[in-house]
Amino acid sequence: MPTYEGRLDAKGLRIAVLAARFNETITKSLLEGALSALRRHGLDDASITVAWVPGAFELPIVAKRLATSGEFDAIVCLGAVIRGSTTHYDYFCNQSSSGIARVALDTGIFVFIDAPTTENIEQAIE
Ligand code: INI
Repeated sequence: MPTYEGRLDAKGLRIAVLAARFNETITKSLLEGALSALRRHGLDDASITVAWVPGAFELPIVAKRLATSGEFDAIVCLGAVIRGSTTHYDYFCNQSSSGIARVALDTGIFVFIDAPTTENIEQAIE
């Protein structure tokens, strides 16, 4: 019976981690958590590339560039979209998440997203 199952072993993989500078206090913590998780699953630092982008809107653009480079097995996208008092949130949430999903579907490279979308900074910290 063919059965497919993931392994919690990242040894030998080449991973890119993208982090948005916008709301950097939040994304810095996300980056620390992501790096810690990758290391705990067997990756050494030489196998991890970190790239900063201006904001969540740019995550899919850079993810696509990296996904098509042939240099990475998976890409992790980190951002934080906080509503505040403007309508920016509505545009950036959808554009960012649907763009990231499209990169994964179009390229076949695993693209993960951890980008809390919250009403305010307190929720993002939580
Ligand atoms: N970028 C974010 O990552 N989070 C936000 O909450 C946000 N808001 O609310 O404006 C945000 N805007 C910047 C955007 O992602 C682009 O970097 C910018 O518009 C330049 O293209």
